[in-house]
Parts: sequence; structure tokens; C-alpha cells
Amino acid sequence: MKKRPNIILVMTDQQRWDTVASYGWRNIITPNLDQLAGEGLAFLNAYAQATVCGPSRNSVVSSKYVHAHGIERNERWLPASEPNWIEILRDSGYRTANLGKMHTSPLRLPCGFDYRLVVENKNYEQGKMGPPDDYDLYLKDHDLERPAQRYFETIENWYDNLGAAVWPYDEELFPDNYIGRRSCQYIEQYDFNDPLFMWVGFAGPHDPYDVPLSALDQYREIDLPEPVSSPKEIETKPPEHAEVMRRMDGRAGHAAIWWSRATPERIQRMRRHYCANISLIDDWVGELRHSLNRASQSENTIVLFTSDHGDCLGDHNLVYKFWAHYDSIVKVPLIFAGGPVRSDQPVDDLVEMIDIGPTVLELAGVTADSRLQGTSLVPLLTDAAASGKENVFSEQGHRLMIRTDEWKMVYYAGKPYGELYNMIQDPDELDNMYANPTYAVRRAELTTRLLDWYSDTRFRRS
Ligand SMILES: [Ca+2]
Repeated sequence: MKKRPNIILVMTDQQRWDTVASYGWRNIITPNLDQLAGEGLAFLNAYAQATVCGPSRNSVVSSKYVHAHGIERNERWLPASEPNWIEILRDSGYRTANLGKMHTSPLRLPCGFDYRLVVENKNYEQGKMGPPDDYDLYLKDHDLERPAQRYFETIENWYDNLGAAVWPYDEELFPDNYIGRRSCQYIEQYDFNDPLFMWVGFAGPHDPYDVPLSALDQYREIDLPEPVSSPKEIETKPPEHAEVMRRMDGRAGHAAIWWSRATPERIQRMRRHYCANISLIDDWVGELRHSLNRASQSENTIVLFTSDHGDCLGDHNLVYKFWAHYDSIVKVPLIFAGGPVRSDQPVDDLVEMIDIGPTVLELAGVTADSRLQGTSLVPLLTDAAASGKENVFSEQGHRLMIRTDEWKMVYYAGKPYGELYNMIQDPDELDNMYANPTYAVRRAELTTRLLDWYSDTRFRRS
């Protein structure tokens, strides 16, 4: 029997699709991701099924849309009756390991893994939100606690920083350094008698945008892109967009950002901190590959890099990800390299995060559960003539999004407003044409497609 490949899935938290230098922001420092994308294949239009952690990650693990698996918020997890392709891999003979963030609830749910090193969000609050995770226990050995909960109290003029902070402890204690180091150790200590599936979940670049000084130093002379927006934009968008920013302003707490304090310099600072965390993770992507090399497994390993959703970072006068389906939020990096994956320029085919599960199973030579709603990307990964999806979808609460090659529509259930963008002519999504009568037929056609998708994926049983 042919030796089955190891598969290493690296998932960051809240990393937008364009934060890879070779095909995104030219000034971000990501040499290892550039190399990975150069050796393999990167997707420029990979859509997350939801805009926050829990629903998005449950869609990845079950390969089902959010309304089909029903996990619509954080601190919830799939019931045992739902499919889980990690369990399928494990049952087929893979050793399955997760080091870092998964966001399961309860915290130590096996989720198909033989081994887990559980690390939650940077601002996870043990006691209040659940028991200590492995990172809390690690910090406790150093007589420390997670600092991110308290930045808003410990850092002077915190709300001027738009969430940016400098990591206050030894750099080796930074969560992503802990996760990266332990993941490399895991690879180097594993015997590889069985093929390995490893999910490395980094906690960054999720807010707070804290990062060790050595990573930040690389960005001292770098100007990152300014936010995408136009002066009157917010008036043409659903009123929720302005309302959430107004409500956060003046509120105290670890996750509040007071946008009234934003200046071009402060936004640059916020973006530099965010990117510096990505560069720190990029170093670990390189280290993971060195560890595979030291374990003599490079030739037989497929590496997959992605994230669970993005972050506006000021685009469209929004921060974070909760309130919209802009590409800054809902598109993520997706890179495959190794094994049968062709080496080619990034492709613009439309794909979805629910496609990851069927892809991994096919690469592993395992038959998929027929309940999975994603489509294997192996044809795209191996054949330049293959093509992606006609429509991709994402949802959050009462918002439903459809994207085609040319159009994106966001439907706000029960509301008289919505969003419609021509993604060819207006890729920055500034010109909302939802209420423009010229596009009424287009809007109706996209609405029908949404309804067909929603009904079909909700009730289809196989
Ligand atoms: Ca997340």
C-alpha cells in the first residue's frame, strides 16, 4: 500500500486573506508563507462560512454550512450526531494531534484528536469562561497569568492604541511562541509509524494586537496600506455598521475599540502590530517545515495554511469582524503545498472553508462521510484546467451572503436594506447598489440562488 501523507494544517485566528506578501500587502513580512505559496497553490477567493470563530470553525470541522450544523455562536460545539472528518481520519489509522487553538466547548473535547494541547484566545479568562487551558497552566509555572484581559487597565491611555500593545513578558512566553515551539517538538518526537494529521492553531493575529518587541521592530520603517473606505460610505451601508461602532465607543473593556480616537498614525500602529504577529507566526511556519525536514518527513507531508476569518482593521470604518461580510472579514488565506499539489500562480477560483475536510480526506485516501457539504479541492490542486464553484456562501445570524465571480450580495433577513457589489468593477465594496433599481433583476436572481442554497443545504439528507 502506498505510504499515506502526513498533513499539517496551520490555522491562525482572524487573519485576513491579503496578509501574504507575495500576493497581498506587499510590505508585510511573510517569507515562509511566500515560499509555501510559491511551492504550492494559493487561493485568492477562499470564503469562510461565518465571520466569527465558533460558527466558522464548526463549519470547517463538520464540513457543513452554519445553518446546517446549527452552531451560531461561540462557546458552543457540534453535537456527536454531526459529522467530523478528523474522527474519520483517526479511525482510518492517522495519528491526530491538535496543538493550539480549536475553540471547542467544552474546552477539552477530544474532537477527533488523539492528543490535544489546548490553547484558547489571548484574552481567555479561566474560571469565568471555563477551566484553565494548557497555556494558563504553562504561565502558572512562571507565576504569571494571561495579560491580555487587563491591558485596558494596565496600559495608560489604552483607548488611543486601538487595541495595540507590546507583549509584557519574556518573548518565549508569548502564546504563539508557546504553540509553535510545542508543535515543532511534537513533530520531532513523533515516530511516524502511522501518518500524522496535525492541526496547529495559532492564537494570533486576533486582538488584542499585542506582539513581542522583536517582531514589532521589523516594522519600524514600514507603511502598511491605509484602510479602504470612502467619505460618505457609511451612509450608504446598512445602519448596523455605524451603530456598532458608535456603541463600542466610550465603553470600557478588553475588547472595546474607540474609533473616535482613530487617527492615520494610530491606524498604522494598529496595523503594524497585527502584521508583526503574522510575521511571528510566519517564522513558525518556517520552523515547522524545518522540523519536518529534521524528521525526514518533508517529502511525504502536505502543508495547509489558513485562518478562520479576517479583520477589517478600519476598512469601511469598521473594526474586527462581527458586523459585515466584506472580503476583509470573510476571505481568508488558503495555501496548500506538498504531495500532489501543483506549483502554480495563485488562483482566483471561488472555494469555501467547508471544502477543507473533503480535500484532506481525499489527499489521505480516505472515503468521505456523505453528509459533508464541502467539495474536495484535489481537482483544483492537481489540474490547472479544473474550476471552482459558481457560488459561495457565508452567514452570520440574520445576514446571508452569496458571492459569484461577478457579484456579492448580503441579505439582511427582515430588513428593507442590504448590500450588493459588483466585485469586478468595485472589488473594494464601496458602491452599494442594493437599492439601485437598475440592478433589481440581478438582486432578485441572487436572492433566488440564496433561497435555493439555504433550503437545499438545510433539508438535504443523504
Ligand atoms: Ca476567530
